[in-house]
Order: sequence, then structure tokens, then C-alpha cells
Amino acid sequence: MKTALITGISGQDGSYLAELLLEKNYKVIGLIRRSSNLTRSRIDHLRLNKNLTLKYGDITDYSNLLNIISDYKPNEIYNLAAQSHVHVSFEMPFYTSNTDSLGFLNILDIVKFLKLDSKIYQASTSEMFGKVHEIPQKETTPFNPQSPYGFSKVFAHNAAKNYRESYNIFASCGILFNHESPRRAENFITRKISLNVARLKNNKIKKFSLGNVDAIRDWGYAPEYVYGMWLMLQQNKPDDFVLATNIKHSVKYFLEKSLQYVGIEYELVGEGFDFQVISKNGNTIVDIDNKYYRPSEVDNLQGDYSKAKKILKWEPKTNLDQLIKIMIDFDLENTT
Ligand code: NAP
Ligand code: G4F
Repeated sequence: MKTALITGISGQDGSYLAELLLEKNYKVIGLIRRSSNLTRSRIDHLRLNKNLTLKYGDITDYSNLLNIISDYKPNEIYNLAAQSHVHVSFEMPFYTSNTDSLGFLNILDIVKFLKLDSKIYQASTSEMFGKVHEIPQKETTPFNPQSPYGFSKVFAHNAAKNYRESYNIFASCGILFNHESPRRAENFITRKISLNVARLKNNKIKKFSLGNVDAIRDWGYAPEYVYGMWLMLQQNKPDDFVLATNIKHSVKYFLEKSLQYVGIEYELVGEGFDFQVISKNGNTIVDIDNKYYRPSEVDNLQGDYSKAKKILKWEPKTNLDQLIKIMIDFDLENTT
């Protein structure tokens, strides 16, 4: 039986990955942060599984990680823990860097120190491409990060490459483009829209506000992306892979499709800060609040996943319209 350590198990991806590995009969060790409120709702349904062990910890705490990794000697380590919100990273650059850069260096260095042959997955991101140098982006596209989140992830990505080349550590990085689900936190754009459109439809709110609706993203479905993470660690040699759909859409498109799906009739007026969505009764149901704009924006992400398709035999299956349906159906059902 293989043992896997998942940092960030309470997050969107960590919860889907835990389900996948438990189904594959792994023993799963999950790192959980101590907080004043429990943050385990995404993995509550797994808590009674005898193959799941939760340990308190924090990836910035070297001795805590050293103890856990030396106790369990995991065959696979998935580092999903991060301060993962780009806008928040501008407000908390030091906290973000400690977690997203040095936290991962702790893991690499502990595996080296203990002379383990653990295979390590690092959650790299399309945000590393930032203001992009080519479209679509692939593994060889130069990085040009535009946020503390982006530059912290570049540090970790480079650290993985260096430990791979210097010490023969098996460290693979998945450069994942945006992937979403009903488990996405409510302050990311897709879930913010699906939740608030469901609330509008159910007459729970009259209006909500967004930031830059012209930004373009390549959105996929999270459970398919965690399967790609697992595939990366089943290879014989470590490498880096883009996971994406290679199809891009604007935030405005996501919003319009969501309104259409629930049958709200609307009209778009204005551009930029003056953009509004007006209902058929003449009420403003969506407007712009500049507090949701970022000091620097990444405006054009689109990923070329042909390397993952060729080597991992990985491909995305769920298109954006299907993803919107999955998310809104969940939120219509659960909106109170
Ligand atoms: P998420 O939902 O925000 O989950 C982040 C997880 O990290 C949570 O479990 C959180 O714990 C944990 N965490 C944060 N700081 C920690 C620390 N110092 N020590 C230990 N745990 C800590 O993120 P996600 O969407 O699942 O993404 C997973 C990973 O993939 C992240 O590294 C993210 O940066 C990266 N990524 C995500 C996407 C995407 O589109 N989702 C794309 C590319 C890369 P709490 O529950 O206690 O907060
Ligand atoms: O949903 P977002 O906050 O995701 P973002 O910034 O692309 O980051 C996510 O994907 C990355 C992969 O590329 C991950 F690495 C990262 O951890 C995270 O999961 O914003 C998407 C776009 C941005 O351009 C943002 O400016 O939506 C725009 N946006 C417009 N209004 C908004 C809003 N974003 C948020 N969160 N809230 C708004 O009201």
C-alpha cells in the first residue's frame, strides 16, 4: 500500500485528490492547519475512512514537517498548500512568500536531508506566465509574474528544478491553469458568479459587484486536474507539465452564460468601470467596484497541454458550459 502526504488537503484540489488516492487504496496523510474555526468541510465525508490520517501542521514550520515526513516516509508528497488568492497576495506579500516559496523549500530540503525517494508534486501555476510572452503558453514559455503570488510560485518552481538537477530528487511541477468546481472558495471569480447568480435567481440578493470583467482565463474542471497531478507522479522521471483546456473565455462571457443558464433576461451596458448588467425590469443586477481590481492584472491566459496529452495521456473532458452548469446547479440547490 502506497502512502501519500497531501498538504492543503482542506482546499478545493486537496479534497478531490484525497478522494482519488483513497479510491486507489493509498494511505493518505493530510496536513491540516489549526484555526479557530474548523476548515474541514470539504473533507468531512472522508473523515471516517480508516486510510485517512489528519495531522496538524503548517508548511512554514520546518520541524513539524520534518517529524511528519520522517514518521510516515511517504511514497508521494503533493504540495498543494498555498495562500492561493492572487488579489490577497498584494495585501500579504510576506505571508504569501513564506508559504508559497519557503514552505515548499522546506519539503524539498527535508526529503533531501532524510535521503528519501519520495516523489514530490509541486502546485505550480499559469500565474507564473503573468503578462504573457506567447499565446498559448506551454512549459517553455518564459515566466513574467505580475503578483507576489506569481513570483512566489516561480521561486518554488525553480527550487524544484534545482533540487531535481542537483540532488536527483523526484520533483515534478504541474503548471495548472484555472480549474474550478462547486468546492471553489467563494472569493474566486467563477464561484463568486455562480453563487451570486443563484442568489439572484432565488431572490436572495438584488445586485452584486465585480472587478475586471475583460480578463481572459482558461477554465477547466478541478477533479480532472487532480487526476493529472497523480499521473505526473506515476512517471519514471520527474518533469513539468501544463494542464489546461487551450480554450479561453472572458469573465464577461462566464457571467453572461451563467445568467442565461438560470433564465435571467438582461442587457449589458457600458465598458470598463461603467459596465453594468441591467435586468428586464430596468434594475442594475451587476456593476463594477474598483476594489476588486488588482494593482497589476494578468489578462490573457490560455494553456497548451499537448505535452501532458502526449506523455501522460491526459486530456480535459468538461467544457466551460458544462462546468457552469455543474457549479450553478450546486449553488441553486444549496443557496440559502
Ligand atoms: P485552496 O482551495 O485555496 O487551498 C489551499 C490549501 O492550502 C488549503 O487547504 C489551506 O488550508 C492550505 N494552506 C494555506 N496555507 C498553508 C500553510 N501555511 N500551511 C499548510 N497549509 C496551508 O487552493 P486550491 O484551488 O485547492 O489550489 C491548490 C494548489 O494549487 C495551491 O497551491 C494553488 O496555489 C495551486 N493552483 C491552483 C489553481 C486553481 O485554479 N485552483 C491553479 C494553479 C495552481 P486552510 O483550509 O487552513 O486555509
Ligand atoms: O478567480 P480569480 O481570483 O483567479 P486568478 O487570479 O486567475 O487565480 C486563480 O488561478 C490561478 C491559475 O491561473 C491560480 F494559480 C490561483 O491560485 C487561483 O486559483 O480571478 C480570475 C480573473 C482575474 O483576472 C480577476 O481580476 O477574474 C478577475 N475578476 C474580476 N472580478 C475577479 C473579480 N476576481 C475575483 N476573485 N473577484 C472579482 O470580483
